Amino acid sequence: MSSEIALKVAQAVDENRLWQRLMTMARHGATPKGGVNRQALSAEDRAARAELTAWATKLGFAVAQDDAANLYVRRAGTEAEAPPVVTGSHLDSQPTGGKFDGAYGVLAGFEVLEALERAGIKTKRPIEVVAWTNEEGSRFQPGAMGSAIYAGKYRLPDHLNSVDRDGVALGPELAATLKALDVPRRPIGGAVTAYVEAHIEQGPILESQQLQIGAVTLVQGSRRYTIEVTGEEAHAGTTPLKLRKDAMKAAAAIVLALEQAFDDPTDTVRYTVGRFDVFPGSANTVPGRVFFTIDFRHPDRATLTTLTDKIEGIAKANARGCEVKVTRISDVSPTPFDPAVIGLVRASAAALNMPSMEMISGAGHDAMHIAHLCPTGMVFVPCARGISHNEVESATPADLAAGARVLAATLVELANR
Ligand code: HGY
Ligand code: MN
Ligand code: MN
Repeated sequence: MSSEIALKVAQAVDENRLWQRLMTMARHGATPKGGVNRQALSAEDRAARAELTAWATKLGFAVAQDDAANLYVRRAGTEAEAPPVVTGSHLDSQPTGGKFDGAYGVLAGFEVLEALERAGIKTKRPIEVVAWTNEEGSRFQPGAMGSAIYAGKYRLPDHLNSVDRDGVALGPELAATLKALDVPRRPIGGAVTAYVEAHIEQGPILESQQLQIGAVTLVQGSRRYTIEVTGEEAHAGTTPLKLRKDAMKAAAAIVLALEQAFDDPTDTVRYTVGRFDVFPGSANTVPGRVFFTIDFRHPDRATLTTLTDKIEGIAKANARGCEVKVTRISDVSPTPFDPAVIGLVRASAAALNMPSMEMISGAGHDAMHIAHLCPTGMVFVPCARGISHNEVESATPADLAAGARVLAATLVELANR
């Protein structure tokens, strides 16, 4: 149950201040269609990090970053050495991302710190807001990299040679990002009392239920793959079809065969081919190489494993004389959140007269890794038509502030227990 003090902080959350910070942050990587292209460890990401650091420094919060460039904004507690209560999300975006995916969780957390500061309210434990590095995994795979490294699931050195589609390696971009911020370095990892992340739902449920608050119970599992099909370039006019090793036709057959294998009348399976690169990409040359990605999601671990374990066999069975290389990039099990934290999110919403519902997250989040370290939960708010990973992504100031108020009450309660 949220204490009086927790509710007092929730009421100190300022809807307009939060909205203005979100709009200012959205200038970094702003696109003509009203979205953001602020990909991990890019100049735009560095500008967003500098913006957050300037805001935090102005309010007297301590700022630090670790070797993975996870960025920490810390408000001290009266028990200075106690493990912090942590919130946050990510500042990096999809190439055609929206203003709110990730940035909302970072800035809702920041709004909680500012509300506490302006209300002159101390908490027992420190509260930290984290901007986790490379959550999207769009420029550099795998995603949720910074939080996974923090949680010990990935090792940073294993990912320094990951390259983006222009062949730029992660290592130098990480070094440039670290160098760009003059803040103390801190070790990766560390004890956390609890973690609560605010995020737009990126789906249609809350809006359809006319609810402002979702208490997330589980993040569905995911497996990501890259598939490389290697055939032989040849002349489009002179080469008989039966002599071709056409990587494009083989890749298309693989994609469709997998679609048939993953057919699911309950529409629970999520199977996406998001990137599909054809080389050399000339109209009159038979493609010699195709590189494509598979993003597969499911809430049930056994189904996730059973279906995706078929990928390699199906790909090779449709190779059409080409070489096929299947590489699994990531494997994250369905992750349940802590019942006590879920209950506290709902109790905070109720104490603030906000009805709420429990729900599964179809999207991945940094919380799915931090959940292995400490009691973890998430607060969802609706976004228009549930659209996200799209420049038209939008949410209302009132819904965003409602989520920040529930976050405030939950964080303060956890920080004072
Ligand atoms: O892909 C995801 O689920 C997250 O939005 N990056
Ligand atoms: Mn996100
Ligand atoms: Mn996203």
